[in-house]
Amino acid sequence: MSGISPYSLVKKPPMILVADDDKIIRMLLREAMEKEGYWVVEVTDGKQCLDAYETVKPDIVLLDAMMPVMDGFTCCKQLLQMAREHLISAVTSFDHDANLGSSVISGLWERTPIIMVTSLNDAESIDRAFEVGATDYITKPIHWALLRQRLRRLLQQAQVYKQLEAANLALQHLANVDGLTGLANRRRFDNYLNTQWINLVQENAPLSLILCDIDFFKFYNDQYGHPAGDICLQKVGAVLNYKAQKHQDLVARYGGEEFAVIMPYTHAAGAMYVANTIQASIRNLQIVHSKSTVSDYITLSMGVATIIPTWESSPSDLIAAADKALYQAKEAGRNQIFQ
Ligand code: GH3
Ligand code: MG
Ligand code: MG
Ligand code: MG
Repeated sequence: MSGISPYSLVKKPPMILVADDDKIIRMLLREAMEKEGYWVVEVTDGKQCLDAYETVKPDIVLLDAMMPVMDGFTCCKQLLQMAREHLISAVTSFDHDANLGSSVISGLWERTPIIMVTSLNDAESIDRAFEVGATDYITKPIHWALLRQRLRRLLQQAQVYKQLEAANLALQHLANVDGLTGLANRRRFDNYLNTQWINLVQENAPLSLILCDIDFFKFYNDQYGHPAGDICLQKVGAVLNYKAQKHQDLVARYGGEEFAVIMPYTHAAGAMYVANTIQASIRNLQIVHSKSTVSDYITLSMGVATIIPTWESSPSDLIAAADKALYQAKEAGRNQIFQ
């Protein structure tokens, strides 16, 4: 067998974490794994395996059953518990991340396979290994061809899962992000508003919404052309995104030249403050708009509304209130904020 790894220099070889208290077995496993082109990290008990798992991030764990300090069964159970906790934190961080689908899928699919490699070959031990979540079971003395093929198969599967995850990530992005501005799109806006609504009803906390509409934008397109209009939308979107700074704020492209800022846990005064800073920053952009009758530059009209969500009311009440305020801002001459 040549010593050349089948993995190219650019692609990281699979990492195998070997936990076994028997030095000879570890040596033989290392030799066999390295022949396959894998990287190997060795530990000598279950406790060390748990510690190494976090830092090594192995693609596969080979776990002996009988080891001092912590046996393989206990270690296997705890490894899975760790994976579950990671999954839960991925799900609960969803609201700030349009990629929930992907986190969930990676949490479920990409969990590192654990193969028990042990001299125990009684039915009880085999049952126990699978009950604590082992992916596979191989008895000692090790049948090397069998181990080699099972590892290859598991690594291939992991590769497929990764590709599916990448495809899923791309889909989630397309479904939730506006292509022109990179902001959340209307669909994401609706979902986010609904989720926040439910959270805030339970917490009896306020929710604010700012609706912004570019003034005389039709004239801007007519005067400078549609591509220039697109660039203007990108710049305005970037300012909004920068100004809505709180962790839970969500800036969305609500419609053609309309933007929305959802601000959970924000009172009316706080929302008004943000709207004012947005207005000032848009003014500072100084995007020349010679056809505007309110300014030499691009301006926004804004409607701000705040509500304490209840089960009796709904997100559409908040949108209607902000929309009404926006209408009043337009009626009052544009480049204004109404609440
Ligand atoms: P008002 O001050 O009353 O808001 O006037 P307005 O001209 O901004 O409003 P109106 O609704 O009449 O026009 C909105 C314009 O926004 C018309 C439309 O062509 C333009 N628009 C919508 N989406 C896009 C886009 O993606 N790119 C560009 N360049 N223009 C867009
Ligand atoms: Mg042992
Ligand atoms: Mg409009
Ligand atoms: Mg407009």
